[in-house]
Amino acid sequence: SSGSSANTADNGGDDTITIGFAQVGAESGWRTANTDSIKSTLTADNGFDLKFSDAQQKQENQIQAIRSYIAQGVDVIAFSPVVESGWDAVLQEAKQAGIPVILTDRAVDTDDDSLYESFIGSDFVEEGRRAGEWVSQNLGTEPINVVELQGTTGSAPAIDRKEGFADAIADNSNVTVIDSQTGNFTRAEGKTVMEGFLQAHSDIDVVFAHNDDMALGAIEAIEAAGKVPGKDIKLISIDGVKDGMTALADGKISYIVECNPLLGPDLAEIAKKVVAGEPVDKRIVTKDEAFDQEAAKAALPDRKY
Ligand code: GYE
Repeated sequence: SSGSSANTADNGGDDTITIGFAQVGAESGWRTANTDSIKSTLTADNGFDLKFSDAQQKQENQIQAIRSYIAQGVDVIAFSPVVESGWDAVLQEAKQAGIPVILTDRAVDTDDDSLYESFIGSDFVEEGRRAGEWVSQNLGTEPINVVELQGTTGSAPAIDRKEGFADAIADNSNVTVIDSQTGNFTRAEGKTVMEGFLQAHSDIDVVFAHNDDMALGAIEAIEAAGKVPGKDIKLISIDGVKDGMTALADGKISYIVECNPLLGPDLAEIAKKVVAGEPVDKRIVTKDEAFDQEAAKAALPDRKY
């Protein structure tokens, strides 16, 4: 079904591309928007037969899904790796089976970049840096204590956003990260971890959350503790999903660095090229904006996710 004449028996000779997509899970608003983008782009009308799986944020489930796509002999495999490391073996299996792999959203940590064709997604270090710069420039004129809600341990966005933020505040001695723990990119865990932070520290000025969902969970914890988000404790997050942008417009979050989840169109284009044997860029960086309260108010009416 790859379009080559030797391999058309499985789909009756049409040019449909069978693609297996191994998704991370459904942990956040970002992820839901990303899944919607993929499902609404990789359609039969657009020349695709999409096989989609949800790994519930477990690497072993994703590996199993990829193995099943290899066994089914799909034309191309795409996935968003839940964590960075531990992919070489299964990617070797895909390579040996002659099935090209496209990474979307998150990177893998490997020495062998022949194991994938292209990586489509945002620059997470840059996102963290922009968040850190905003904190440093707007809040760091006096000493402030930051607590950090990290994304999934070992995931590219958690590693890179932490690094970018730390980098951006390094030269400002007023800004100190006093605690940093994972909230696994979910609202529920963001809330629980924030409750712990509030019990352990009486002097929190700022929350840096690696995504909007954890910031929204933290807001619940802050309000439950009788404090006012945006006043007593300010929040900065990454993503720019509707619920996050609404909290920003309401003044509960102070700044959001966008991470664009709408990767379906780029994935469709790259998948078609890869299957046709055309050259593709090894790295495609998605463009991201950033929003303060006024920008969020202006953007919200047209926000699709
Ligand atoms: O920021 C978060 C999601 O990998 C960029 O995963 C993605 C991140 C996103 O759970 O909300």
